[in-house]
Amino acid sequence: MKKNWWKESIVYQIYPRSFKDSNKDGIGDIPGIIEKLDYISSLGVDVIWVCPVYKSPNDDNGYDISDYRDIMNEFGTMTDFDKLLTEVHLRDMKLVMDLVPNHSSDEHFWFQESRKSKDNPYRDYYYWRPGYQGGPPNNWPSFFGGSVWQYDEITEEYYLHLFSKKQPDLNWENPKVRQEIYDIMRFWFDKGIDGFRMDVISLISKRIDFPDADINQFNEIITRYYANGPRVHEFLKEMHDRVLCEYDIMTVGEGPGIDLANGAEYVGESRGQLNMIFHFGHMFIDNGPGGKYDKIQWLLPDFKRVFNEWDELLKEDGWGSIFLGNHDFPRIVSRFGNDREYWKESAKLLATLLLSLRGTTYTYQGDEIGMTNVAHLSIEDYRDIETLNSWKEAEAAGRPMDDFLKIVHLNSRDNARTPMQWDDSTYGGFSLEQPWIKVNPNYNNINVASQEEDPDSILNYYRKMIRFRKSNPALVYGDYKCHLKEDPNLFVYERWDDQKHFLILLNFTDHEIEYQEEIKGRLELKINNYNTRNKSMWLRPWEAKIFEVINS
Ligand code: TEU
Ligand code: CA
Repeated sequence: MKKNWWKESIVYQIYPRSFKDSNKDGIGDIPGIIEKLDYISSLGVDVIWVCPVYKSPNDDNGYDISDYRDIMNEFGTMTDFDKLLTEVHLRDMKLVMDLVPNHSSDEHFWFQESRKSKDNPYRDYYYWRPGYQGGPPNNWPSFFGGSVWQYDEITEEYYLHLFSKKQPDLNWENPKVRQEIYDIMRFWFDKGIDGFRMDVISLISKRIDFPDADINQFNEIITRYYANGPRVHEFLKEMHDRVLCEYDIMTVGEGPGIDLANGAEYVGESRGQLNMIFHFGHMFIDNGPGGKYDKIQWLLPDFKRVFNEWDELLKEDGWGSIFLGNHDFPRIVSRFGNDREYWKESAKLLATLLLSLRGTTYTYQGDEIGMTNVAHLSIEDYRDIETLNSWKEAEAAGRPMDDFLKIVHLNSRDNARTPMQWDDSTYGGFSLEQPWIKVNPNYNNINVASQEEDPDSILNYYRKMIRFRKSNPALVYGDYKCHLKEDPNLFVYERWDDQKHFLILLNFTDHEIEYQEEIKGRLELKINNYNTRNKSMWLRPWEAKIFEVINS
């Protein structure tokens, strides 16, 4: 396995709007991030990934970009950004930005031009199609509800938007569009940024014959019509050969529809495309046939299978990304742990998992202090366009709204977007003014300041686990073998290289369990998420142990 800095990196993801407000407008900003760089560096992370900070009308919080070479007003100025980059580098960390190449804002100059006339030079920057029998060109549904087609009166045609109608899809078939994106990438690389996380990269090539979907299961529609289109690898290879190959940077592509059948095609090293991808195998594990608003109980054997199969797929050629949540998903301790009786233990167990699997690991802001889901009593307190649109659709469909609110509590993307909880002052130390989205009321108990003081806190456990991973390359590059694959309670695996050998035991339940397999060699307890360490094979509720196996 070839070594690379980005394979060894621990990435910390920032959602700038919710991280730290420096100027009392209730919105997180770049100077706020700068204020907290010492904190981030104290975690031991190597790379910071910031969600989009470009000029944007914020229909989808920055994932709708109106100028790719400028900074969002609320977040600061280009001078602030340049300072951020310098300060990150001064602390020996790297900065990765979010690239949103699949769509722009409808307020982008390209789109403003494009809609003017059918012969405008920018017309083909987007997908414009005539209607069909008085309606949209086809029956495709949008990620954010409704049709993917929006009628525009000026030219009496429809444009494609897989996300909100303020996020028109860029036409990647047009070489000029591709060149524009490559120029933008170069603009940021030449400033010295260290890589891109690429938003919905799997969607840049789609079925442009636009056939009607003959199924209604949304995830199925994504894979069949929207994702992994016929030219996606041609485009990525071109992007790599024209731009990426010239810089020492990292890339991680995100995408619906990326799965075990096609994942290796994106990241195989010989293929010269991306370094890593985020797949959603475990992110959709609790979705029923009706999608994310149709919740089912997730099962540990399925969860383990996702990690096992991806590790197997990429172990020879490629590299994995290990993450349990981000700004689009519920809080990890609420979803995969027990945020009530075993909040602290289960948050630490998840940290143990994140930091002991093979692949580059990503921690989302707030997970390092065990931030939890929020349950606002009214839909009025939600902000996410996806949640709000689903709410309207559910109302229109006559669904019982009390029940729907409960699903919103479980699944809204706003769970991950409540302000970072810095201390127990009003608004959790995020801002001195009312934030754009309410702080989780548990900020009194869950915050950075109190955990700084507590040697047994989740925060200090993250630091310890990060140090442990960094001092043991076996946890980065070493082999991986899962035991008891079908066991519904325990996640057990070994990691080893020619220097060291580890056995990791994770109890994903509320009760005690004894691990009964025989292990050759002497076991030395290295990491334990309970402060009353116990080196027996008994695991307390949500207990995590890492043993070093000696003389095996
Ligand atoms: O998300 C892509 C994506 O697939 C999401 O729609 C995901 O399925 C959903 O959020 C799960 O609830 C990316 C960004 O991460 C997201 O924040 C953006 O809204 C989206 O792209 C559009 O740019
Ligand atoms: Ca601000």
